[in-house]
Amino acid sequence: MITLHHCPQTRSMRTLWVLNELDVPFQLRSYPFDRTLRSPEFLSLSPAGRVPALEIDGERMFETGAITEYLCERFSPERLGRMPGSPDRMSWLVWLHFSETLSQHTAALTQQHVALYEDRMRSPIVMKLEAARVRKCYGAIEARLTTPVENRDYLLNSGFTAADISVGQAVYMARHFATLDDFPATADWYARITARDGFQAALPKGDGIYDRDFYAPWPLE
Ligand SMILES: N[C@@H](CCC(=O)N[C@@H](CS)C(=O)NCC(=O)O)C(=O)O
Repeated sequence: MITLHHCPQTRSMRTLWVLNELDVPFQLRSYPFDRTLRSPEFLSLSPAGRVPALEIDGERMFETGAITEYLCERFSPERLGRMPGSPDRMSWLVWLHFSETLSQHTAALTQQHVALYEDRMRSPIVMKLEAARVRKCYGAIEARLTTPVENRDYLLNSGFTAADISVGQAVYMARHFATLDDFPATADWYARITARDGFQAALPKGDGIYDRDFYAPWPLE
């Protein structure tokens, strides 16, 4: 049995979306996004106290990119995955892991806007800088979707894969801090992939870590 240890609206949603797209049974264990992740029980699953953590084949895995690669190798080498020998293998790896470049900025913004609840702890400069870095990542996605092939439907030439799931879920989190208004191809792609049942089933059923859809940057004095 596969068990995903999950907090709604975090990177573990990426693993949940992958699992939803696969035809394999799994169970979900959800946690509040708090000190529960520092309990000895949770740290035995994920040594830095992070989600996702996955139990599979009697082993414990952490790191979203590694989990995605492993699940695709095991259960979907040709549909969600692109294995060695595939013409899209290199691009698949690049985009699957690019999600982390985007998510590191979202993590910083989540800390600024959500976790640091007293205004004196927050920095308008960090908020502005990190939101600009998110937009730089959107620019990279926009370029990928528009060149050299106009209006590519997915990140890879060969169709929807776990690379779209990885980057798409990273965009889902990042949109809380930077809109897709200036990135029309990215907005179309995002709408296309998030209409999938696998994404819809990965959305939080109750509270997540965000209590609103968008957190505006603080104006600099
Ligand atoms: N590179 C790791 C990052 C994992 C990570 O930092 N996850 C966040 C949620 S998006 C977390 O668990 N944070 C809890 C904490 O920092 O205490 C991965 O991709 O799995």
